[in-house]
Amino acid sequence: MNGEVKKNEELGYNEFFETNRKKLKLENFSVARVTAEYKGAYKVKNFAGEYLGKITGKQMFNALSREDYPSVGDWVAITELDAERAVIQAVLPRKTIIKRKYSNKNETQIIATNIDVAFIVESVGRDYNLNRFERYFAIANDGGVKPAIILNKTDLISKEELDLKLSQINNRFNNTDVILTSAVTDEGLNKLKNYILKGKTYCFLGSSGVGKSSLINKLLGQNVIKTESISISTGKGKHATTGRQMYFLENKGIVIDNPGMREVGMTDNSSGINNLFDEITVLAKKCKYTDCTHTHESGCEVLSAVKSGKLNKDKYSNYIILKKESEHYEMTELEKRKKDQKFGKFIKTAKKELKKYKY
Ligand SMILES: Nc1nc2c(ncn2[C@@H]2O[C@H](COP(=O)(O)OP(=O)(O)OP(=O)(O)O)[C@@H](O)[C@H]2O)c(=O)[nH]1
Ligand SMILES: [Mg+2]
Ligand SMILES: [Zn+2]
Repeated sequence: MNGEVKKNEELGYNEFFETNRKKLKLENFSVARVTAEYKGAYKVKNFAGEYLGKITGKQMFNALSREDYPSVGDWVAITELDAERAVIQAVLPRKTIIKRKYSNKNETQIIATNIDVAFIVESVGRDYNLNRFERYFAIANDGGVKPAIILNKTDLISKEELDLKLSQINNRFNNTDVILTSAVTDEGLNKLKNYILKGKTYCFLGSSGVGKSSLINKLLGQNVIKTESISISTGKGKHATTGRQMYFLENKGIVIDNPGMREVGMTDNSSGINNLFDEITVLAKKCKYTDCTHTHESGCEVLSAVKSGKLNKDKYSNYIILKKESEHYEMTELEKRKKDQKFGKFIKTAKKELKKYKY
């Protein structure tokens, strides 16, 4: 890496991006990182400064889908117009990507790119849910991102209750790092700070109100981000954070705050799920039938592991649910319509049958 671009390392730039920049013959442009996204414009930053970036008309024309547009976390090639404005010429290939599929649209939404670790944040209160952790893990896994758990608001429960929750988490996810935090008492904040390494990028994911922005404010050492008190806010399901934004910490770690997610749907790629449940994938190889669905078949190794207690029952049922969801996304629109029609027919016949019996 040459002198100039090397100065971007603190913002997360590395050989991966530099190699691709050369491959794409973008050496004549500067590079910058997308730190925020607005309607039709982006905030981009490099060692030299911060710019309001717009994409070129040509690029807009070339973009086939939302995924071709810059996202928070991307490295882009730019031309500086002046000290405050730049034109985005191209998006460099992404090292990792966190995305999700809308359940009702055929579109994928990019949450963030070039992430090293995804912090999956839950609070100990009503929000606490082991299955939800697994959903987020599948999304992270799918994009090549390592997940880690943050369990926040530890100040709200007793030491005993917290120990119980921690052992539940460790039992279910024995390979995942867990950080217990409180943005009120500052418990675990040093641990969190030490976890975050120089030049690496971390994104905070989780439901609204779990304390993502509060934790980032604590890491920044000041209240930069507006947070929302749920009890005071009148609107139901109100989100304090509405946009994605990247922040740079004093120790040179990089964090991205995200709005809370209402639903965590599965993407169309089931490889994330298979990796996540590799324990089940290994068992499945020994099933009697190669197309075994592990739900009712005889000679199913997965089912017998559940029966013998070798495989956690909750983990198994969440696997089946996530798998079904992801298969649903994989179906083409035509297949979905056919399936719905079939279901409609089924209901009609069932109703007719019932009428016969004068129900
Ligand atoms: N008791 C307690 N309250 C907390 C803690 N962390 C955050 N809160 C409160 O929880 C509420 C929501 O916090 P936010 O930081 O806005 O939550 P968020 O995850 O960023 O929410 P969205 O931006 O809507 O996704 C605020 O009233 C915070 O003061 C904590 O550790 N303990
Ligand atoms: Mg927030
Ligand atoms: Zn099976």
